[in-house]
Amino acid sequence: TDKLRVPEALTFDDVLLRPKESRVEPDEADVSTRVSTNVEVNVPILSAAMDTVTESQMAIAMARQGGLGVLHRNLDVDEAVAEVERVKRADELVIRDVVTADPDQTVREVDAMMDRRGVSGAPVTDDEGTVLGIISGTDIRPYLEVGESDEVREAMTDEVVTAGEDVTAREALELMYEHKIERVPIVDDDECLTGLVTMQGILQRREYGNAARDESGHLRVGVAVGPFETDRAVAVDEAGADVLFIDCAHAHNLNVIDGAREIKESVEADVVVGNVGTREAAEDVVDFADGIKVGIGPGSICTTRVVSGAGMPQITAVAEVADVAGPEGVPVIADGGIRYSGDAIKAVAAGADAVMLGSYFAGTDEAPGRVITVDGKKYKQYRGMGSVGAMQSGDGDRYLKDEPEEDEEYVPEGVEAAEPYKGSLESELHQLVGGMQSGMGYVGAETIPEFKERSEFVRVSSAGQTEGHPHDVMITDEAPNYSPN
Ligand code: RVP
Repeated sequence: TDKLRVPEALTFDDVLLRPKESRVEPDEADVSTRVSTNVEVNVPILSAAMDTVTESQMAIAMARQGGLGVLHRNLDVDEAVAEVERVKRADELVIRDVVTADPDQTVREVDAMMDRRGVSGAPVTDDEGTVLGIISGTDIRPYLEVGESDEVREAMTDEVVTAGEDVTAREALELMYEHKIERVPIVDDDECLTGLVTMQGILQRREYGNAARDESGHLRVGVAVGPFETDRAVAVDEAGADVLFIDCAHAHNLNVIDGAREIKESVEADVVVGNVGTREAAEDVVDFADGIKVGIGPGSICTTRVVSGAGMPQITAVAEVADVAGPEGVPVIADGGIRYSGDAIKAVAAGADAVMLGSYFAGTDEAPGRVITVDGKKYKQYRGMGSVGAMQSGDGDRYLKDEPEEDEEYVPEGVEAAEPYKGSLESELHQLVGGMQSGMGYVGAETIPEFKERSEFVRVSSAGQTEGHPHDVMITDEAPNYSPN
């Protein structure tokens, strides 16, 4: 019957990139891309909007490395706003939340306060906020003949070098070298303190030369919002979010599209709509979306396909959406199912401009949650946002489900799991990006757009798949970018 004449849909393991003539050295392949119409990043990678993956610490680390973190939405709106602000303030040249000292505090009190607040120096201000001096660890060490009960006004350095609001990083650094100081208080026309520039801050910014920053130099950040959460969308938009991600497991639901349109009309930030997995869904959102996110059921912790019987293997899903979005200039993000760097670059070959990963990052230091040890091995918790645990801490909105009545149970579409502990995000990203660049080298493409054009797939049989993994050997040392499961 016609019902059984069904099209084939492919996923990562079904395909490989056809190697092509090349002069591209992998290290030189440029992986910069767009995640949405107005937002560029230097690395085509996003961390998933999940409560065991992305809070501000992960978002800061992702943006510093050139990618984008997407804050999850199992948070009150106020907390979400505070998280956005944390990312936006992280690498600011001028620190606003300055720890100040009082001239008549004792040295002991100031020492304890600086310890508590994690700073090694503080401007000393009077009641009006005028800068009188600056006190730092070197001023108050006992060997400098300052008693612990002396007042700050006696111990501080009172020849303070200050600068105005318009100071640049270079100018501040020159002042620091010239006067052998590590901090420059920023003052307004009345000499009142408005901020502080530190040597440590400037050096840190230099270290992250590849960071993804907005026009004013702040780190970029994405935020997940529910399709019917216009209030949250407006609040995080005002707090400075660069991209909002409509967070829904089935964005081809027409009510969801109505909600997404309303959000798009209410905010300045770009709005990425998702998730979808078909050409028809892409056609219904491409006229207003600033980006389209693809993934119906590929996630490592996702049970949507087994629970609901619906889904689209990810390579086909991405290719269908890219067919529609590509010609309109709307970026496509492949979300979920990526286990290896090879999967990530295959997603780009299928038409994605960037990829989003959850499990790959859930074991890193920057992911929320504690490290637990089981049988001597270290793990971090990783759970689907449609798992019972995550829905209990938030809501089932992503899966378009109402909270169950007291005597009912959730119908989850995700599981709660654990990921092996992996250390820092930086080394994970290094492997992921390095592997993607290798793929670009094999295909002979210097940039992501060129790679999307030039790459071709071959179909892999199950014998070919076995051949592609290490086989007929016993692995003796773990590789940093391969584990057999
Ligand atoms: P993965 O990288 O394979 O771990 O997949 C992460 C993605 O899985 C998320 O970005 C999201 O789209 C999807 N997800 C999150 N929760 C669930 C679920 O509970 N089913 N799925």
